Amino acid sequence: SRKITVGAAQLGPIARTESRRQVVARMIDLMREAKSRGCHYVAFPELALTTFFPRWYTENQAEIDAWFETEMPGPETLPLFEEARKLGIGFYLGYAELAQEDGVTHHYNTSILVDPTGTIVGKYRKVHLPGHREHEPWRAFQHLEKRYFERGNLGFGAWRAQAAAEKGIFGMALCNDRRWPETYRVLGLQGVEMAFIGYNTPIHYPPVPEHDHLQGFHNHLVMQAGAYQNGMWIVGIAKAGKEEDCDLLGQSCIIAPTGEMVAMCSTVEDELVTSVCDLDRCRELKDNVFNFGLHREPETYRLIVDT
Ligand code: CDT
Repeated sequence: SRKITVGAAQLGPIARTESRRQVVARMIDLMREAKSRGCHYVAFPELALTTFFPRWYTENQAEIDAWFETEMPGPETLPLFEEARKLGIGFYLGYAELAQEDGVTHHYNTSILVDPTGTIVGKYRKVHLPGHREHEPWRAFQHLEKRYFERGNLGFGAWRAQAAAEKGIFGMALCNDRRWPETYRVLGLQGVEMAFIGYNTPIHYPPVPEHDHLQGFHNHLVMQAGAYQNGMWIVGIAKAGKEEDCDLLGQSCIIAPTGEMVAMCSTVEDELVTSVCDLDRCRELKDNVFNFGLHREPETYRLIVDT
């Protein structure tokens, strides 16, 4: 067996006025708790360093850019990396990334995987950006990810990283990505054994409020199906609770490759849940019912990629 202990470090609401330094201090507390419970990795939510700013419309680019990180680690996030290195714990972190590529500025909704030596080993930029581009005043709050971010340009990667004594294959996704089966399949095709998925999910969905009561159900439905159909562990990490008058879903969880829920948060505050995850259990699925080489029929799936 290849057992790795993992923590889902849910964050409660982050106030608009809360500084990076304050949030990082909360994360360090959770990281220390994770270490004390034997974790090799601890995972934080999407856009973990700030409030979920796409809920506000602004045309002031400087105001928008203030939510973004220009370096990782930067002066305010360095303590998180230093603590990880000191404790010997890896982590997954979501943040807004302001990148310079070929002299052009880009805005991405990004996550990184940091190994237990404090080294960034993987980067992912969110592909499925939900919401809308223009101001829609009829909504109780905005969801302007399509305005403030560009679609990620790195695809869905897979990284071999130290996991306890041996290496594991890790993947990343962000929030709305988890609703799309293609996300998990592209990770599964690369042999991913554990995927980290941070999220900020408002309970109220303005275009179809009839679904508000289903947010928790849909959250788990998609991640449990993705885990099972691809034989991988999934760690789903929420930013939860009432954040600036917007209720965000909690229920951060760790899901086994069988699709079973093995740990789940029960508050909408800063909370850590952990589980011992045997990466070899992925084989129960990957070698059998979801043995892709034996049973998958990609020739008949062309419509999926051609349209
Ligand atoms: N952050 C994020 O992707 N949230 C979306 C909200 C629903 S679509 C407006 C989600 O899929 O949870």
